[in-house]
Amino acid sequence: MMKIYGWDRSGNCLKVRFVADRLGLDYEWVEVNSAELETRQDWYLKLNPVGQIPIVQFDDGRVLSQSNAILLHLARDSDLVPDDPWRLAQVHQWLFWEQYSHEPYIAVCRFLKVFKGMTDAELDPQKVERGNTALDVMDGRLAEAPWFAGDSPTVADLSLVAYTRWADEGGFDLAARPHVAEWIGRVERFLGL
Ligand SMILES: N[C@@H](CCC(=O)N[C@@H](CS)C(=O)NCC(=O)O)C(=O)O
Repeated sequence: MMKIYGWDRSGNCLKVRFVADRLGLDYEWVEVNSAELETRQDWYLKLNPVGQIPIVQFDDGRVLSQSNAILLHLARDSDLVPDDPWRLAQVHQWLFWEQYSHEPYIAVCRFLKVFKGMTDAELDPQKVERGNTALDVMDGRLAEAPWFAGDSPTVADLSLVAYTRWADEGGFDLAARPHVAEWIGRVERFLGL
């Protein structure tokens, strides 16, 4: 059976679980806590020399890392990954954006507050500003359309929702972004959360 190695407090890991559950895939969840540096242990580094979660290990032993690459692979034959080239390009656009312009700010501020005990005042103001910019960009997109790529949910929505629904734990104001708040509800209903 496919194994997902992840930590249930990590959005990068939960997004893989969201997709696997939505698609009804069989898997074993192997809990690996990166905050406790379990990802730096020798047994784990043999699976992923990068030392990060999540990874997926398939029955034949092959291992895939990078959360959004995992999403695209697991959902490749489903309507979560559109066939239409333009919609697929939009999915890629938002997945790359999530990793470069969203997760490094929203997830990192949350990690520092929730797991390292930092106060709002101790957070790097530039990270906070960029996190706020990311939420504003999302709110602008969602004012125009209910989903990020086309007229139905895709892996772009499932990826983005993972840390966005926890953004308040990082000190970000979701109530000030009503379209984002409504979209989170839509995605959660889609996932049965
Ligand atoms: N780009 C990677 C980021 C993964 C990532 O940052 N994972 C964190 C947990 S959320 C981790 O393993 N951190 C431990 C470390 O980097 O040492 C992905 O999307 O999978």
